[in-house]
Amino acid sequence: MKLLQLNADDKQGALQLKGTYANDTHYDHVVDDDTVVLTPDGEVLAVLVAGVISARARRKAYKHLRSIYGMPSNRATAVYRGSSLPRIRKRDGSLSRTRQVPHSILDLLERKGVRADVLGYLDTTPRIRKCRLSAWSLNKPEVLRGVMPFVHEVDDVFRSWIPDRYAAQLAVVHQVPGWHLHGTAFTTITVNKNFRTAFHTDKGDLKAGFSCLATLGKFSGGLLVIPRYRVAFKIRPGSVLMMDAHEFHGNTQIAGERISCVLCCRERIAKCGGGEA
Ligand SMILES: O=C(O)CCC(=O)C(=O)O
Repeated sequence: MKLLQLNADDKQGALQLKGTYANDTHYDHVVDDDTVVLTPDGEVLAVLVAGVISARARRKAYKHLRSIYGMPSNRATAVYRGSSLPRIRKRDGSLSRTRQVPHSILDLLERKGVRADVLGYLDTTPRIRKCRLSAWSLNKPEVLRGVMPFVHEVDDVFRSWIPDRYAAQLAVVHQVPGWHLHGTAFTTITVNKNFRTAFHTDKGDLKAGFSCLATLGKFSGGLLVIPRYRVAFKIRPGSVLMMDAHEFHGNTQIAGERISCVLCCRERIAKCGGGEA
């Protein structure tokens, strides 16, 4: 395992890039094999472990995930700057922005082969006030079942490499036996197909935890860039990237078919109570 101590730290610059695409002017380092990456303050920003997910688990997950049919309809920042609908009327009569993406943009993305959806459990939002299993998991239970060997392998990597953050997640999911992916520290998986995310932060996942990313498919590009620290990660199929997804991150251009899975624990899942989902 290598150690990469980063020197750059431009929080304001990263914020200004929100909703725009990553390119090679945004990073100085490319991490593509076993590496612990530290911020200039010495905090662990990310750990990449290469070649740890079995071909068998990947094959099975791919078989189920390649048929993903959802769209990133509520991920306006990750789609691109300015692509949200001004929807909700505020008290002063003005319209506030939402995370909803207009149909015209979704149609365009659909034609380009972009898909995105969620498997597993969702906590409450201001608009949907109940905890629930995602619609995709309900409609296609065989998909969630089929990815579980893959999820367990990612979970093993997370437990081995970042035990303190793993323990923090486990403590949360153990409070809610009916609302997490059994035998793991995860509640939820975001799945993307050929989705070049614009710079965004992940909202609603446990701050004390870490997000775990893994990919499937045959592709080039799609580096995951964290502009604040000028670092990019190449997440090959079989590798796992564990990272602080509360930092702005986004992808470079993708060629081929790239499926990415982001496994996390939703912060507010503990409020869902101990009952069965
Ligand atoms: O596909 C990736 O590398 C990143 C995905 C991501 O950041 C997201 O879905 O929030």
